[in-house]
Amino acid sequence: MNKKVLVTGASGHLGGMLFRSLANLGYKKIIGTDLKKKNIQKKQKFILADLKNIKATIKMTKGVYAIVHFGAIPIEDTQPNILHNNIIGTYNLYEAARINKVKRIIFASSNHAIGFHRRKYKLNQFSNQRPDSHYGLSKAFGEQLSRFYADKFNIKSMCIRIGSCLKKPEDRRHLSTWISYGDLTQLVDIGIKNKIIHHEIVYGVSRNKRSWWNNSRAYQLGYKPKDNADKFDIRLLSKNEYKDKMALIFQGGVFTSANFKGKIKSIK
Ligand code: 15L
Repeated sequence: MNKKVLVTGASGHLGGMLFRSLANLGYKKIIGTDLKKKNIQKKQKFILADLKNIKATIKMTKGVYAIVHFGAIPIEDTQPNILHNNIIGTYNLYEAARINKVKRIIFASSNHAIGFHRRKYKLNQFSNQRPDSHYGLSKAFGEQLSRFYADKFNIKSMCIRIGSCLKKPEDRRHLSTWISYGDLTQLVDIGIKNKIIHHEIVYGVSRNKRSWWNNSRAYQLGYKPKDNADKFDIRLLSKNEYKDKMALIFQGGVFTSANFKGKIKSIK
């Protein structure tokens, strides 16, 4: 790929991983950006900028073909922090993309956009959003924002509802939600290159037997996950389970029970 690709959140865990792994896949013109410069090597092109600043965001998206948008607070935080960093930041990015005629955006959504679905239900790309936190709400907003920019302005987007992207699964929940770094890289690569994409919701999950998500749409788009959580020590992982009963009921785990003032029975 010889076109310019911008990775937001390039100093973070997954943005940083993708900044390196896409370059290894042969992306020649890849630029990283973040609020802070961390773990960036000399040979990597990097722009220090804040997505909360629309002018800076417009400047850094000039001449860009695709954006891999991972620049956000990655866990629950206060409502104002999530509003400014995740919601306004993502809004600014799409607006800058519209102004600069960026063709496509890969949006790092999260399982926390659907976290209040019970674990007993298998979801797909049409399942309702059910955010479990301010963080999850910002991801649900990003999914809708990207749908609007696709329909209205023809900016193609793939939203990846990422499960748990780690080197290895670490607990029982991860037997359902885990995705390897390689499989996430593959999904992002599809999002950048697949020509039939208009607006897509896919699940960021490896080929786990216990997955709660029917990811057939991702498979139709060409996803062939190479990893699965089942090849790790299932007995050992199964023992590592939340003590929190509520977290065991819902897909979002402990994000659902934090500051919970509702009624579990009412959340069908
Ligand atoms: C996420 O969206 C978070 O960024 C990550 O830290 C994990 O909590 C993950 O979801 C998960 O649900 O395991």
